[in-house]
Amino acid sequence: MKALILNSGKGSRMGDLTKTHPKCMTEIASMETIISRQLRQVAEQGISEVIITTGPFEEKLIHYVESLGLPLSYTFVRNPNYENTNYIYSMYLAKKYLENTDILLLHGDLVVENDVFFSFCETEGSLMAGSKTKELPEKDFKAVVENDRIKKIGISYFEQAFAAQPLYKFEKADFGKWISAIVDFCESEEEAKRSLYAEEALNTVLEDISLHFYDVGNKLCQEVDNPDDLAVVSNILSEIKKRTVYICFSTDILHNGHLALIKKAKRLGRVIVGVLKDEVIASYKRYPLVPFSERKAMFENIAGVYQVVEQNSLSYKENLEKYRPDYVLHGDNWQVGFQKPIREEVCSILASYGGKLIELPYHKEEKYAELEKRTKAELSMPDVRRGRLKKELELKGLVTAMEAHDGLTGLIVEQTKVYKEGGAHQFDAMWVSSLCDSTAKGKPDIELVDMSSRFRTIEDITEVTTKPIIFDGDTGGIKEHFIYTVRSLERLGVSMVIIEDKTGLKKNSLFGTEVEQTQESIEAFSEKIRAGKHAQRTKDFMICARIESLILEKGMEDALERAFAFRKAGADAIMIHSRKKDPSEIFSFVERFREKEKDCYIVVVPTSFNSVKEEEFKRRGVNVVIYANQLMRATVPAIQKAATLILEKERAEECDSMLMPFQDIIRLIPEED
Ligand code: SPV
Ligand code: MG
Repeated sequence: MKALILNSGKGSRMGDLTKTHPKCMTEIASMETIISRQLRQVAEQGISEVIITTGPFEEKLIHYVESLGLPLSYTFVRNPNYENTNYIYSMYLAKKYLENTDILLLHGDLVVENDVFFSFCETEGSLMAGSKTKELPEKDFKAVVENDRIKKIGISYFEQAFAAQPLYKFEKADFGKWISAIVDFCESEEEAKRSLYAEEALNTVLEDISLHFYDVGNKLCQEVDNPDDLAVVSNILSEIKKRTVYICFSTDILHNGHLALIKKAKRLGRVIVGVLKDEVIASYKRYPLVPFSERKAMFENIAGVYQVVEQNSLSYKENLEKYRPDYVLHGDNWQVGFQKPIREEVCSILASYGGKLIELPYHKEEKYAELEKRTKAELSMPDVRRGRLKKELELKGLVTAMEAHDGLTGLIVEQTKVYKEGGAHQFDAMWVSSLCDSTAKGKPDIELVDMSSRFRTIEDITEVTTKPIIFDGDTGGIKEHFIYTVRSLERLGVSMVIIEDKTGLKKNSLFGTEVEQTQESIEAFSEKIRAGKHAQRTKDFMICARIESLILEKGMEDALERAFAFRKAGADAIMIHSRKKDPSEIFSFVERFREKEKDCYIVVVPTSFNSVKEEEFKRRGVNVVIYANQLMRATVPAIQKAATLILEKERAEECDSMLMPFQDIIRLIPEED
């Protein structure tokens, strides 16, 4: 597409303002003239060739236009007879540069706001701009519109007409028809035809052209004919300059798609970028590779971004109320899915003060999906994964871990999300339980499944997931073995090992005092912790000491004494366990431990005291909540029922209704390439 700008007129109605330069060089804002604005818009639209017809002060205009340094190539076409002809004749003179191309045509005195200009250019078909809401002008152009098609353009049509502006976009075949008509007019015997409006020629071919009316509504798209117009236009422009556009980003990889979005936002006003905090991104997407402070700096360094602010939740409410942007820009993908309520809230807040939502078509491009895949792969790498638990603890204060005992349960923990109250929730980490790992192998939870096999389970999980892992290390074995376990776990990318203060044949704590269990001495267990911390090679790996005093009914004082001692021995976290439904002993432990220990992480496994909500644990000072066995316990009755039903019915049909179609299961499993 080429741009054609008509600048042969004298602009005599401007008075003194056009005494020394053509009208298009009139200043409309600081550092901006009518033509500099038009040319900047044309260049930004990606048009590279511009034909400018000239008349008075031609040399001045050429010099000025070239001094703007825009990435445009110009052809200047002089209308020597500008005193006696109209622009129909200028177009006639320029015709050889206008062949076989789509054309964007503007009168040289037209000022258009960015939003209108770019949307106009991006709308399909041949178009003329105008307004269905603005008053019909007495003397200026009006377009007669029927079924969205323009039938006539001129100053004397008032019936079925709308105010029209000399901003056109023509597909090449259509423009060719207009030019042919112009040639007929200008080469006619009647000289008067050269001083008619070019629209007179256009009217003769409008039957053959689908010229559509592009409604600009109340937005700025106006010619500057006299000093009054100039004052109006300058005022509107200074208002427009103050407009703000809000756009929120969660990305940690900046690509062309984001830059294109920012470019679009810049056209609408000053761009305020909202950057989502790390914990918000982690809650609905994945843990960001690049932390908030760096992502903020990344946007601050993009030319044309006016302000970068933090967005503390998926909801835009706080920032919309604070910054009251004129526009919010977003992809149209949030019209459905979990973001729908967020969008609805944005719409209602914008409506309350007259802001506007602009939605752009969302394209899921392959290359960007590939980038996201690579990010995920990065997150699954041992070094990155290992350090994430600590980061999440720092970020959120409380993290949740769900049990996983194989690749499939790992995937379920990885992928399960719920959307509620405008937010998203997912598990932060995975718990590789000794109970469930043993149960999956049909074995009792007595440290019978050896470490090699336990490590294999970890690998099955890490191969297909990215979330951090907390490993149930049982008693940790003898100290001399534990130090090897610590290093192996670090290599596997595990973030935390929990070892319990028991010795001898360990049985699962849920048996309580029904089975004979011996608690390790404080000294020996502290020694094991010290050895583990000493053996550890990476800074992020954590050792958690699990205290069985409450399970074994040794009392609160014993539990606390141990907790303080194990912390002193170097434990990064303390897990306090209880078999009671009533959470009060857990609460009182947490309260008393926290009084003295502000920084040590506290872990709970609320299998029995399962009425307590995460928020309450957090409030009381707990840092990790482990859902230790629910997935396994959900599986067993389901598969037992299916097996029984098939045996009873001697066929599988009856159990179909309780089965998930395999296609759905397959969808859980991403294919790697
Ligand atoms: C496990 O899940 O293996 C545990 C937690 O150790 S509990 O079963 O509650 O003892
Ligand atoms: Mg266990």
